[in-house]
Amino acid sequence: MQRILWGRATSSNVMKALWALEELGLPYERRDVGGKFGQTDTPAYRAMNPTGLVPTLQEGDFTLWESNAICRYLCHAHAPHSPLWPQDPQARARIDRWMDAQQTVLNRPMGVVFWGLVRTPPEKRDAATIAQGIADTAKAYALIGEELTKHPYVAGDRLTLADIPWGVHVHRWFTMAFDRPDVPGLRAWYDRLLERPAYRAHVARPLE
Ligand SMILES: N[C@@H](CCC(=O)N[C@@H](CS)C(=O)NCC(=O)O)C(=O)O
Repeated sequence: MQRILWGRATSSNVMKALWALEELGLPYERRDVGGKFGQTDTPAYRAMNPTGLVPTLQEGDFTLWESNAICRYLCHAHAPHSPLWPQDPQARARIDRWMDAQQTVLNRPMGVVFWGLVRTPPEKRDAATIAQGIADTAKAYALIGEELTKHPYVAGDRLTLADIPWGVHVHRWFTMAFDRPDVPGLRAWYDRLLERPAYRAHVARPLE
């Protein structure tokens, strides 16, 4: 069965799926769509993913969109015993909780900072909005920072799916040029992620 991940490699949500695929050692092919590559408004793509966003996972006739759902599916379907998403219901629920919180708590302010500092030319930047985004993002990171001062990864002693959605953004946080508020526990965790070949290959790349 051919496995295809649709989505440009510069997308944080595509990075989550790439990182999970590599950690699980699953073979796949990635196809560039979205952003400057376009092709996400074609009937064929919309039939796979009606949101017109990336990523989309395709495995034969099966297609799936929503990056966090893709990470969970890959574990459930292809690596049910992987410690990335343990079967114990409470351990799993704590991981899912952090994955959801990335989407609901981190995503919006982090998007303001990333788009403001990386994808907006200096003369068009709104300094006050970016400053508020930085403060709100630091508050969001403090939630996982609290955990990371107790154990090395977001949900415990080893890497799990809880690290992936937050980890793709923390590279951006430490790579963008601005006066970063200190969040205890965060830098040591980022350094730990940088030791992983999958993270270095797919996440820790120049910002664009
Ligand atoms: N909640 C969705 C959000 C997907 C999303 O917003 N993707 C962005 C890239 S990070 C996108 O498709 N942007 C338009 C494009 O790349 O053409 C997910 O987690 O997969």
